[in-house]
Amino acid sequence: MRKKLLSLFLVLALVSVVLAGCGSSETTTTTDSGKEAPKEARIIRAGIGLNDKHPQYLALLKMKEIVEKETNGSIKFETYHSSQLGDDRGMMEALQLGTQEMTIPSTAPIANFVPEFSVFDIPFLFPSEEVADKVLLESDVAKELLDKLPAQGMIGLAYWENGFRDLTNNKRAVATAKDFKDLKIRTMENQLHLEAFRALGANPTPMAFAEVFTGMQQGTIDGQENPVATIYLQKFNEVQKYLSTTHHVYSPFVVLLSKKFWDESTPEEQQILVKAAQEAGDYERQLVREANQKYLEDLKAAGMVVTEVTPEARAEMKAITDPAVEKFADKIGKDTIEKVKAAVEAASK
Ligand code: KDG
Repeated sequence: MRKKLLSLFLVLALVSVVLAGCGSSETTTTTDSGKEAPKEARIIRAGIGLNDKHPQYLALLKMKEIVEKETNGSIKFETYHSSQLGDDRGMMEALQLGTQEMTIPSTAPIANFVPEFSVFDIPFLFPSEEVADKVLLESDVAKELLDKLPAQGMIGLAYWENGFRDLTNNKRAVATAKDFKDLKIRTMENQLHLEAFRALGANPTPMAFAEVFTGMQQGTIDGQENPVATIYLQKFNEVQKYLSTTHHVYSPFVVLLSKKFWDESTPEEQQILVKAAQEAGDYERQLVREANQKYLEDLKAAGMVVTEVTPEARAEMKAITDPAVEKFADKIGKDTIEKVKAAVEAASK
């Protein structure tokens, strides 16, 4: 009996030592800042449509750095560029399902989920980047629009900048509204954009960003419209001859997070995510503005025929597209349009 008890005691002691051993050998991941990372870091899979050369991706890496450091690695990023995780609509749907955590589309495709966001895609709304900053970063209405996203399963963390969109095509130099005639133009998936280009006499077609280069190369479309940084960094000049500085829409980006991930985050983590998105946003705006300036000269040097569109020609284009905006006023919300126009006016003073 004594022997049995002794061997039972020895066995129990052995088991507890083994168990204690296992606990201590658990791998401790460390963050980039070398601090011991908490056991189970939660992963943000962040996908964008643009490539890894674009300021949007560089700012996403900046946000990754800030969040991983500030959360001591309780949140880690996996970043995907060039539509590796799908197109803007697909990635937003993945955020709603919680199968992806972050994406940064332009406001135009977001309008398919929250129609009021089309207010920022009203042609010729913003006279300058400075006015856009004041409205997007300081106005109540811009905040109110972000507050409409949780109902769609997404959280709007911050506004970043895509920029003033310019037209490229392979048919002719476009200097005035009449030059748009019958041009087959790719647009983002947004009804207001489609209607505005139809009003200008073009033949617009919505298409996912990842298909644009091939569409132009094969001639299924004559052209597209994006800020100069995108035209240059996505090498659109290799398949496009003409660029016109139409500046027809100022395109903001919105840093979107899945509401599921947000609700599972602590208040401290939520605060860090918002602050990091805003900080990286300032960095992104600085980069993209430098890029838009520099790359226009590089595109000219690369042989693109650049047409500087005059303020008069832009005013003519605005007069032609304004009725298209009227058609969408109810969908966007007259109240929202008035508030944004008032904010633009106040910021322009
Ligand atoms: O990463 C953002 C892109 O997906 C998209 O928003 C870029 O402006 C864009 C376009 O024309 O699709």
